[in-house]
Amino acid sequence: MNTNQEILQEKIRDRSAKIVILGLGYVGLPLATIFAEAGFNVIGVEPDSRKVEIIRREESYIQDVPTNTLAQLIQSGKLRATTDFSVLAEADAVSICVPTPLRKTGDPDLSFILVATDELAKFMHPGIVVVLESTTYPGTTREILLPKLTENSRLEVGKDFFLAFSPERVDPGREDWTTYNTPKVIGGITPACSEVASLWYQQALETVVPVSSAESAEMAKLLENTFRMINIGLVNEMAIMCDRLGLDVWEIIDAAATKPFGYMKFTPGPGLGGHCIPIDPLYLSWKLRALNYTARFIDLASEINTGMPRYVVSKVQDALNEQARPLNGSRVLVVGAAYKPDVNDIRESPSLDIIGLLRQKGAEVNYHDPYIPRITHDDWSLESVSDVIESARTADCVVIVTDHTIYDYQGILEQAPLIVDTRNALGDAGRNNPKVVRL
Ligand code: SAJ
Repeated sequence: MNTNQEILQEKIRDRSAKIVILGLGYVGLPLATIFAEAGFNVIGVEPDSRKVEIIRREESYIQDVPTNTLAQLIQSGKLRATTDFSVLAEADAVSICVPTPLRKTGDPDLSFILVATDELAKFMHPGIVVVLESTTYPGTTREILLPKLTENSRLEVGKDFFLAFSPERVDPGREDWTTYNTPKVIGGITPACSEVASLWYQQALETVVPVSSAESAEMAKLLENTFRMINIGLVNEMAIMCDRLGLDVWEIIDAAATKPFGYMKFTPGPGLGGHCIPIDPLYLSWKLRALNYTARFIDLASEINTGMPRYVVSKVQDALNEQARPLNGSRVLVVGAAYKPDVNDIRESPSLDIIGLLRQKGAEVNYHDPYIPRITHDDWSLESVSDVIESARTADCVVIVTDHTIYDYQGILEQAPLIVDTRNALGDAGRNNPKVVRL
């Protein structure tokens, strides 16, 4: 008599296993696509009916999934989208790819994971494998998902069903490292869980890296992103220290980066944006606080990074002051608002804090960003100006916050009376230039 594991593994190998992906965002839609391309029948469950409608029109809203690829998979019947969780009744393999933001209090917001898990719990059956991909604190899979998936089903994990964690490593827009070729860490609640989940993902991904437990996989992701957050915090503090010392932090970082081993280049900036790096490490520090431990590196780096917008505004104030101009009443143009170059994502972007602080101090603030036509935040709302060069000419000070590659920096340098360059976007043209202030 074949065991549940043997039956499920055979379905995975012969592609008869039915796959359900919960959440069709920047992680879920590429994952659904790649499993469908591997020959599985995949159903994506997306609560946002607008996204489901777009997919049903055979269009992609995720830059990493070309519309023609998606259309072919839909036409072949390999991939479809729905808002209806009841398709889980026929699932053999489920991947949960939902957001894990922070609450206003700074605590983890697991609400999306809880909704997905509660829905899945209604349809649990022997011979199903479940993988959580959403970044979260160590223990979530075992402490939150496992009880919910077994409380009514009486199924035994590692025997009747299989549960694992596998951190997403999607960097939207990146073409060198994709969902297919980025190594994928997978850790199960039991060894059999790791084995089944790894076999599933090996059918579609180039490299799967099994680890000993779900907690190891959860923690590996947090190490990856905490590493970035802390190193960015380090160079941001280096920028502040170099300023006090009258040194050029950009020259110093470039010099350090010539070291061919034992060093990795990070650059200072106006703060830390995006929905990964500023958020994920705080899941870890929150968990450790509950264990009466203070993750000092994370707290310190977060303090430095979140202090950068205010530091940038002080540089603007000082630069205008040099011209006997108060910030209050001055026209300030923020160039670039997205959280990093060449993306249309403004989540957690430092530009939001910088604009808010400038407005609080009485500046007349405009912004330009070709990817962000409008910003509504806190108690203010702005539309991007249309002509960045003309707006730079008529401003009292320009602040380069996001160094999109599309900009004519030479034109901005020629027209702007004063520039605070937080990204070294002007390069050598901004070095030792009397009208340019750099971090
Ligand atoms: N930043 C700096 N200085 C740096 C690098 C980044 O100030 O040296 C700022 C950026 O401007 C941005 C924020 O930090 O505001 C985050 O930048 P990021 O390059 O880490 O971009 P993300 O948030 O898109 O990070 C993603 C992450 N991918 C996943 O979590 C799956 C991260 O792990 C990747 O390393 C990163 O992309 C990448 O390498 O592009």
